[in-house]
Amino acid sequence: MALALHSYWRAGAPYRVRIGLHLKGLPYDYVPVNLLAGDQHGAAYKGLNPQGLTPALVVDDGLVLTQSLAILEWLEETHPEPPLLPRSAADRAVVRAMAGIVACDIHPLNNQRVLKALAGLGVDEAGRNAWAARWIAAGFEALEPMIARHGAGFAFGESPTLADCCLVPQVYSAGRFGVDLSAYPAIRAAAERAAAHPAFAAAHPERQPDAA
Ligand SMILES: N[C@@H](CCC(=O)N[C@@H](CS)C(=O)NCC(=O)O)C(=O)O
Repeated sequence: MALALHSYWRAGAPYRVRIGLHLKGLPYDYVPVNLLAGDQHGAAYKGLNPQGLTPALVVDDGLVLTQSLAILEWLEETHPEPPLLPRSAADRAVVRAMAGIVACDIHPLNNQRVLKALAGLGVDEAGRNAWAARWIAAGFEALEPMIARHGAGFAFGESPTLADCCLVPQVYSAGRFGVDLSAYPAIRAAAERAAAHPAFAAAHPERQPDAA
């Protein structure tokens, strides 16, 4: 199976998918989409993803998958080993809730297009950073007790799950926005544990071919 991931090195949503691909041990071609140059709005990319958002994963030159959580779930269903979701329905719901806090409640409020829209409304850089930091902190406040309760090295249990695929890019982004992580020891511990894992290391923004 040939896989091509359309990605931008520093963006959180493609970073999630890179982690998933590396955890599953699946090789892929890396296709850079320069979000600063506006490649995501061009006809070529919009032909793949009409939303004009990264990532897009092209499978065997035919199937085009978008939305990072949908892609990760597809990976899990088509390549069950190693599992990114725990066995019981209850545990799966917890992992999906952790992933959802990041992907549905934190990240959409501070991705590039939202920050650009704020700039268009006259919000200066300090204001935009404070906005992003506020919503990251709101999500991390909820994630911290969940990870403290369910984590055992990784965010849920002793091995990486969908929750770590989402958490690690969000912690990276928190660093860019200057969020103080000292109030979140469980989040920090899970992110540090993941950083030591080869799949997470390979997916790191600075290891990507388009890293500036
Ligand atoms: N919910 C989408 C979010 C995708 C998204 O916001 N992608 C960002 C990068 S993290 C993007 O391509 N932004 C381009 C822009 O805002 O113009 C997903 O999980 O895939």
